Amino acid sequence: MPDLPNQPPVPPGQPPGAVPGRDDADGTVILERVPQKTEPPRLYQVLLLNDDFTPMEFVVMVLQEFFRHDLDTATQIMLKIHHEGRGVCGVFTKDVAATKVELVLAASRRAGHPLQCIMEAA
Ligand code: TYC
Repeated sequence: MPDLPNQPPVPPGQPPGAVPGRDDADGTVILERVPQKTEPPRLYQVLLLNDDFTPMEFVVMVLQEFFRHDLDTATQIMLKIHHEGRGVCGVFTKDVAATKVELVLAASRRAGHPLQCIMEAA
């Protein structure tokens, strides 16, 4: 495992988080553990926006194929977007959310629909 930027390098043969301690009188080296400071990744909502032209069936297909919703859930989310203007398809890490947006936009344009798909910090 590579050394982390805010942690001292891990000497060979010692566990991560161990820092060289003091030498006891008998030569025993005491290692002190430094708590790891990894933050959980930020999460992003992927949303679909309503428009007047994209067929409802296409939106339901998108929610099933790209966001793995079942037919009932996909239909409910599509109707919520239709009535309220926007709706959450799922919550992902940044790279996954960005990839979903690109895939949905590409499929929509290929099918000739103006469907808009965006991501927002959750
Ligand atoms: N409003 C569209 C229609 O009446 C359906 C639709 C729903 C479009 C959700 C986009 O994100 C959307 N055909």
